[in-house]
Amino acid sequence: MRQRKLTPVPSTPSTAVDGGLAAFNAAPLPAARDFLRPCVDIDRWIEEVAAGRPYADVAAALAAARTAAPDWTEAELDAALARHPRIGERAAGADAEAALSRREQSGVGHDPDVQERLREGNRAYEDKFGRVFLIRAAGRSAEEILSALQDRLRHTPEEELPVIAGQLREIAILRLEGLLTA
Ligand code: 2AL
Repeated sequence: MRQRKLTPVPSTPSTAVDGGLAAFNAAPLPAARDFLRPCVDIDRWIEEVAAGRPYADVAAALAAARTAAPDWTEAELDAALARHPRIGERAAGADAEAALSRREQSGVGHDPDVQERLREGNRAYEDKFGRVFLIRAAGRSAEEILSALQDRLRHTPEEELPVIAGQLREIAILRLEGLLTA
């Protein structure tokens, strides 16, 4: 059976959704790494998920992605966070990650009042924790995101770190599922 060619480093929106499981399974390691990086930019996770190939089906790949490199460090989280725009700030650009982010944040809407509350919440979160507020936005309304933001503002920094890791991983799994089923 002919394998579909795996798209190299995604650089345009159209490459962001190219791929598929067969292509991912068959890709040379560097191309597989490039395929995974827009999901979450953490090398240890990328290496483990790439090394687990071939996967029998998408569910098996996603199961591996859920458990790979379970212990992300604070430095790894910060590096991965740096690639996420703030909630309410539309990612500019034509690259794959910007396109994914815009789609994920589509439920946030454009209501000026909501935008202002998000700006205030983001500011309060950054003042307290020194990093961007991150949440898996796909499937969440602006009100749900604002409510989660207010809850998380009550966390200590120690309580907040595993929440960030969980949200980053949720985003990664959803992105990977999208790439593998495109
Ligand atoms: C994002 C984003 O771009 N996509 C998503 O699910 N969350 N950003 C963020 N700051 O939480």
